[in-house]
This record gives sequence, structure tokens and C-alpha cells, in this order.
Amino acid sequence: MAFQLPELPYAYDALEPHIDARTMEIHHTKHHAAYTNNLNAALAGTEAEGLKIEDILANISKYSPAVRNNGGGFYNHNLFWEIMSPNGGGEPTPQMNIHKAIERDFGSFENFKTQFTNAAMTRFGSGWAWLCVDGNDHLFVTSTANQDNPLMDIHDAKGTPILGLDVWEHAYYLNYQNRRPDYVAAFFNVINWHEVTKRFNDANPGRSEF
Ligand code: MN3
Repeated sequence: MAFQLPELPYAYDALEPHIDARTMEIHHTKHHAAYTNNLNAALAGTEAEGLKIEDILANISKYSPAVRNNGGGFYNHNLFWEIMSPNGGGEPTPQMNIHKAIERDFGSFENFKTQFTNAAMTRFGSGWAWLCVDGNDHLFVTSTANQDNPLMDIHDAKGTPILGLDVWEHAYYLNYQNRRPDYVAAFFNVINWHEVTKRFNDANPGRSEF
């Protein structure tokens, strides 16, 4: 079964004014669709056809640049749509495990926000900023170039991404032009902390409650 472009969990205009409808529609129907189609084309007829995307990414050093770029693009955008919501923003509530983990690993939500924003701002050119869970069940912030991500065996700081921000110009240029700082700040108004805390819990099912 080939990989499928997922539907968005909300309308294209649902994240306005933070992310505009035209950017969302082009991003989904053109960019994400192209990564999906190109990934399927790159895998067609190979032994990797039918593998889970996470398993392909974990061994990405064995694959072609086409699988790396499009497999990353497919996975990263799947995550990106899910961790945003028109009802998002603000801070995780104290009832959420992610709230306690952020305070434990960053000291405060503000410190986390500063680190994440810095990662998004200092990623030169195209790429992603990430909040991840490492092998010791601790949170860390990192960034990657192009469509790479921290699941890939080629990335130094490996972990499970639970929040990601696309800082390619195609993600913000129509509305924000060169003003990446404004886009990064706006992203914090749409983060779906319910989904992030779900992904945090799924990253380590054996974790005891905080
Ligand atoms: Mn993108």
C-alpha cells in the first residue's frame, strides 16, 4: 500500500490569522502531495515498499537522496498538520504530562519557548525546528536541514519528534515574506498541546505517571 496524503484535521482557513488559508492549501495540496508522490515513486518496486515510514527514516543512510528528501517531507508534514489546531496555543495545562516534562527539562515554559524559537531562527535556509524525546525520556530542542528529522540515523541528536515547525519559506512567505520571527511567534498561537502530550506519552508507553 503506497503512502497516502492525509486530509487536514481542519479547514485551510482554520488557523487564520496566524497561518493564512492560501499558504495552507498550497503547502498541503502541492508541497506535501509532491513529497508523498515522489516518495512512492522512489520506493516503487524496491524491498522497502510496504515498510513503515518510521522504519525507513531510522535507516535512512541506506537509502537514496530521493527517499531521504521525500520520506522526510512526507513524515514531517504529517506531524506538522496534527500538532496545530484552531483551538491551540497558550501553554500546556498542569494536568498534561508535557507540562511537567517541560518544567523538568527546560526549567520553565518560557525557557523552552526561547530555545525552540532560537532553533527556528538560527536554522539557516530551509529546515525544521523540533521538540523531541531522547532515549533517556528527556526532552530536547534541535533543528534539522531540508526535510531531515531526528528519527534519521544520520542526525546527531536522535529522538522522537513530538512538535515540529516548518521554517521553509514556502511555509510562511505569502503572508510574512522575510519575517520569519513573526511566523515563529504566530506558531505558538496554534500549537495543539493535547496532540503534543499524546505524542509525548506514546514516545515512551512504559513511563510511569508524573
Ligand atoms: Mn513544508
